[in-house]
Amino acid sequence: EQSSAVFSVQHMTCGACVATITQNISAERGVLEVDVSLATEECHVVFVPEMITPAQIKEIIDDSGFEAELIN
Ligand code: 9UX
Repeated sequence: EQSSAVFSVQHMTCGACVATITQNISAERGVLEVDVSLATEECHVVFVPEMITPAQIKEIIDDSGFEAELIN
């Protein structure tokens, strides 16, 4: 079983920001896919809901130095 979540992400300004967020989320157990877009300022994540929650994913983005909001 899998779920997906979309976050808006503020303060990304270069490709290294995208790489940092992608790596930090991808490192978590239960994360299946991560797609971070600088152009749309969004982060799409596919995950196993028994293993990780959208709130935890938001914290990872915030702790990486950005500001995420769950939008979908
Ligand atoms: Mo680029 Mo992002 O120099 O935090 S890594 S702005």
